[in-house]
Amino acid sequence: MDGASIDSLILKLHDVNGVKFGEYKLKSGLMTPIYIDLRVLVSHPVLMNQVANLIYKRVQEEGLQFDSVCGVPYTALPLATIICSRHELPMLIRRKEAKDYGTKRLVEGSFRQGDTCLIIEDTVTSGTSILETAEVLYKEGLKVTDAIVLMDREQGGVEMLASKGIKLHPIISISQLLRVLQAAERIDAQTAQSVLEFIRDNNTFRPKNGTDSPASKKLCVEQKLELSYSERAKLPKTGGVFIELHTHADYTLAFIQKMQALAEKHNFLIFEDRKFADIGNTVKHQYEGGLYQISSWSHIVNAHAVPGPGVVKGLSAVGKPLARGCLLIAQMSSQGSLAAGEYTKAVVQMAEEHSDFVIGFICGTKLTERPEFIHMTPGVQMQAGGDLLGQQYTTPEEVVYSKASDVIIVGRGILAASDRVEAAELYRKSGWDAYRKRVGQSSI
Ligand code: S5P
Repeated sequence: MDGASIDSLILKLHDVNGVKFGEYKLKSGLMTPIYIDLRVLVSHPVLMNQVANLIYKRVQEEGLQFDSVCGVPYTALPLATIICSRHELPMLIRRKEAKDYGTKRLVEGSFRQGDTCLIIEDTVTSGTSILETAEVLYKEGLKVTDAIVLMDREQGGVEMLASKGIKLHPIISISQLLRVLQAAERIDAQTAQSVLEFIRDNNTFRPKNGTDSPASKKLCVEQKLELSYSERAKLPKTGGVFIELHTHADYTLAFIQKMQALAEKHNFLIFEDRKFADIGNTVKHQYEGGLYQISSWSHIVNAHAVPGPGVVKGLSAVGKPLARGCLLIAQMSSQGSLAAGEYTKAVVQMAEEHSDFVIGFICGTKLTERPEFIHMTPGVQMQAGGDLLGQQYTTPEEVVYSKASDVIIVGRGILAASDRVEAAELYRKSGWDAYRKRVGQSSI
């Protein structure tokens, strides 16, 4: 899903008071420093359509299979209606109270026993509202395997529903919401921090045999705010170590051998920044043949998406059998880059359609919530600025904390330093500190 459209949606939700900061009481009676009230959506049809589109896009991305759709009453009801009407999907309505005349049905609409119903919800805290709706559907003989929610408060809903056999797919997480609002200067760092702390201290999910020790509680929340790198590395596609050496093909064969030996010894990956950008057949030869035989030693390569999906298919034909991965260049750090807007969106879609070989993006900002994709950002130096040829620099803090990218790519910031080892360590620490700040851990 496109990060830019989510970011703009977050700002619009804030504009219409769908997200408020202060002291508010939740349904559970708990006081909260952030209040999400998407009931206002009905007064903003453009926003309403945008949300409905995002939900449906997620349904497609996940490839969900179902026979009907049910919105949790009341806020998600009109959302479900829009989606079902636009895409001609059968809908069910869950009554909150059984009427005391006529059929006494709790679920309106036609269905067969054993049908699967997809649940749609606007906001999830503990997950109980979704579960209540699912239980009514179960009583009628329906199955519920998946639910989609626009806003996840990250207070245990995903885990609670998972423990009941329902996979929840959140579109916006509270940590992402805070990041975007803070970057747009809608809220200050202190507000963002106090909300994160509230979320951390108010996890509603207690696993059956779980303990309540502060350490285990903290760990649980940190993993929920955002999957850690090690968690993400366990996903089928990423795997392994993120440390890499970024090269351009300007070396001797002896150098390649030395680099391979070092990569093996120190367990890092080699990323050849080759930027393939030709038709499938040509890139296939460039990748596997020629003087450098890049595919034989480079674990990761990158490519421009401008030729269309053929470039990925050509590279994949060579790289996939060798368990290699490819990054697609979705945005560039250079001034006036044409890789922006609709182009970037199309690149993300191309990556999603070839996720068996594409492992992530070269980009300036996080573009998708799918944790298996890596975001790598070049144009990084300790001071923002640029060079005389259009390169633009942002800081590790900006890239990893504000833009939520995963990896910084640093060239001259290290290569032009008098002590390269010291400079590399400085960038490593700065990126890591920004990451810890992002996931709400204190710096060490
Ligand atoms: O958009 C981009 C994409 C890349 S891969 N902007 C970039 O600068 N790069 C590469 O990152 C560029 O080719 C160079 O190797 C590195 C940045 O180097 P620096 O010296 O400007 O940090």
